[in-house]
Amino acid sequence: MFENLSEKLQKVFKNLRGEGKLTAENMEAALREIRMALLEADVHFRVVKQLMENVKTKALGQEVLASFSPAQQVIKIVHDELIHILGSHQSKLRFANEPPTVIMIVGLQGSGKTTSTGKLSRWLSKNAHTPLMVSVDVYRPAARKQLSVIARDIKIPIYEGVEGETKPMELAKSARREAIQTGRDTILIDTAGRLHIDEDLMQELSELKAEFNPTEILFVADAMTGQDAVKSAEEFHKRLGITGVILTKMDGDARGGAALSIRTVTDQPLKFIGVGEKFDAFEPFHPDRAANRILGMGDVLSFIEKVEQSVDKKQAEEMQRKLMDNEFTLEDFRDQLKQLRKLGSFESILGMMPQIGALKELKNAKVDEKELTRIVAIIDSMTPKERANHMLVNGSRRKRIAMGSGTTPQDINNLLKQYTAARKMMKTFSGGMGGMLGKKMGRFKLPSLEDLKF
Ligand SMILES: Nc1nc2c(ncn2[C@@H]2O[C@H](COP(=O)(O)OP(=O)(O)O)[C@@H](O)[C@H]2O)c(=O)[nH]1
Ligand SMILES: [Mg+2]
Repeated sequence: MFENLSEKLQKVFKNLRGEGKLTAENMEAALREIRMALLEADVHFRVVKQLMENVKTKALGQEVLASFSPAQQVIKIVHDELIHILGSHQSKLRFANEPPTVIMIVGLQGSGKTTSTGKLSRWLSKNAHTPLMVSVDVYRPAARKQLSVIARDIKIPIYEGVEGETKPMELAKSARREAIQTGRDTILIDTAGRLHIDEDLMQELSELKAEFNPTEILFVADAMTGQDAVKSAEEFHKRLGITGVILTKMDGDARGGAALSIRTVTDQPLKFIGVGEKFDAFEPFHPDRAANRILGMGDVLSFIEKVEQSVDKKQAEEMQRKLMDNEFTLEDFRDQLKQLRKLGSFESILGMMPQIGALKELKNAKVDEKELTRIVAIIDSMTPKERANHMLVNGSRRKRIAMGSGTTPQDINNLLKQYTAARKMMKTFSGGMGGMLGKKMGRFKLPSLEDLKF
């Protein structure tokens, strides 16, 4: 997500870092590059224009604060403006005063409507709601079946219709009846899509809208189609009136043009993003977190939330003390890995972290379940002394440990490398970022601009 843009912007800031003061010239150059970066990320030209104007006004009009470098000031301004175009706050799903709430899922074919209907239902049921799904995509034979399969998979009720019930309106009405009878509080209507917007489809959607007065009409857009997604969102909004957007396939979109343009162009908020094919690869969209991610601060907040959910704070404090005093041993490393396992894949965690220092070295250290088990086995095969001091592990000890853990001396080497890299990384975090794993974890603030060393 946003990798390309993020990389380019960081380059701009890096160049600015060499400058002592913000002048008209270096500012001009930086602005030009930021503009290029945005255009290359396929951001809508109107959005780029607006953003650049605001950044320029703020940057040139701003009093130069002695304690900030030009790079830091520009980052701060761009950060604020990104949040501004992404939406200043998280846009939550709305619910009807009188249940059931009706949510219509609309969009072009293949954008991810059916998958998102499942994902959103699952998300709702995890958030104390009782969804009922119905597919009214009666044109493609497999479409309704697809939602039935998903429903069984995620164990969410679905109205599948009775023999002869073949019209979208009939199906949706029966689903509403069933929802009321069985006390479900939300109905998700997965509608048909076409490859292009067409009259018949719009007519059908308008009729459904008139009958059900949905609280939300969510337009599903495929992020990978960039400005095409934005254009069709705009079109759907004009014809139907949408209330929000679900942007799917963000996992495959390195540029981010659609994400950055959709709100300004349609004036409707981005409510959820799809970040993978699995049903839990779905999250509410947070503008501030996205801005942080784009600027390379990583999705620090999401990370912190996850850490807070899974890591024992006392243990984290102890860990930080050890890191600061250089007492972080292989044994601690093993315990940390076990903790990490609770957080999700190593890769997904790294993706959320700020891109600083040692992290790059860890980027390729993909640790999967099997590998994690192997690492734990290796560390278990060491003597307590070796665990306390990895420098002891020489050639012959390596062989012994490899034998004991059913691995090779090369595996031991790799592990030691990962361990030293992790140690370095954690130290950077615990020191440089205000004790992220330690005492400030409960009331974390964003890294100050001074913490960002380019
Ligand atoms: N990688 C990825 N694939 C997705 C995501 N959402 C949907 N897909 C895939 O996109 C394809 C089309 O999805 P589908 O829900 O059938 O689209 P529909 O025609 O709009 O109902 C399927 O292969 C999905 O697995 C996502 O967030 N990430
Ligand atoms: Mg579908």
